[in-house]
Amino acid sequence: MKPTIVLLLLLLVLIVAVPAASAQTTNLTVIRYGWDNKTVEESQTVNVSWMENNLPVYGDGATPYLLQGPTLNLTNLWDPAEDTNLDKINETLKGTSIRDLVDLVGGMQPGDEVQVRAVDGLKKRLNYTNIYKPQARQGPAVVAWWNARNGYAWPESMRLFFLADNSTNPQGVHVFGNEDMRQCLAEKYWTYQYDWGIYYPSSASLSVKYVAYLEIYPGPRALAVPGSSKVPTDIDGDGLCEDINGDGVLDFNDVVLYFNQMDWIADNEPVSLFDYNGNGEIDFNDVIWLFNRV
Ligand SMILES: [Ca+2]
Ligand SMILES: [Ca+2]
Ligand SMILES: [Ca+2]
Ligand SMILES: [Ca+2]
Repeated sequence: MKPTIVLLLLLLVLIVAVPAASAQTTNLTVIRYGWDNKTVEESQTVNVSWMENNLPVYGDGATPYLLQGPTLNLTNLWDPAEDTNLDKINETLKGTSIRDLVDLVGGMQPGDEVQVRAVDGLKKRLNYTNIYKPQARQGPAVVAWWNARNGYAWPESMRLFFLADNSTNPQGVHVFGNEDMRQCLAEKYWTYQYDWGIYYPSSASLSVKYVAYLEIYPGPRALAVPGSSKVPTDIDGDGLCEDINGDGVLDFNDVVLYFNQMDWIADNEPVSLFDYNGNGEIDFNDVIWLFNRV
């Protein structure tokens, strides 16, 4: 045999003999994108030991945290009593909060989302509220990098977890259950498991393994409208900006400014914030809508 063929065969043997590398991750890249959701505004890569030494550690190394699987019961999809298939995922863990991590690159604002992305491409998004103002039944969202069974060599880490309190569990267990998911997350973030033609809610499906990226996607944000130096505000928190001149009150001046700057608003503002009648356009009907609100 020619030496090159021997070498090739040897390489082949090596490739077959070496087990597939674990997908476990120990590095995490945190990225904040600009308004276009593409340009990287700021980013930082950290590893597990840096996180453990420089940021608060979540999880006491003794308390198990559980995520619920599907009930497989059509009359009890959400299982508010938390008594079915609770330990689909059950880990005694330590980790770092996503809030502390996104704050490394400038943090999130209301309306922003963070995408938790794995090396294998799986990704889930969470909104600002679930990171910065979680209900106790959800608890802090963390990236867990240690568990009691494997220590730092946990093959499925880093893994997305929710450190729920035990307030909604009759046994006093820290379960982030399906009903907790329904009550704490907006509907578009709910996760399901497919079984025999049915999508059953399952909070466990949120728990991304092998997390390697946290990516902040900014929500639409208003710019100051010419004629005012202040940014328009959403006074009642319904996702629509009615205070066009940004002085904190809705009055006739806002209607006049909207009317005078309709073209500019259409060209420069996120339409969804100023399209009051929801027809996808900045138009005179929106001015009338605003006028009727004054
Ligand atoms: Ca619960
Ligand atoms: Ca509003
Ligand atoms: Ca105003
Ligand atoms: Ca409109």
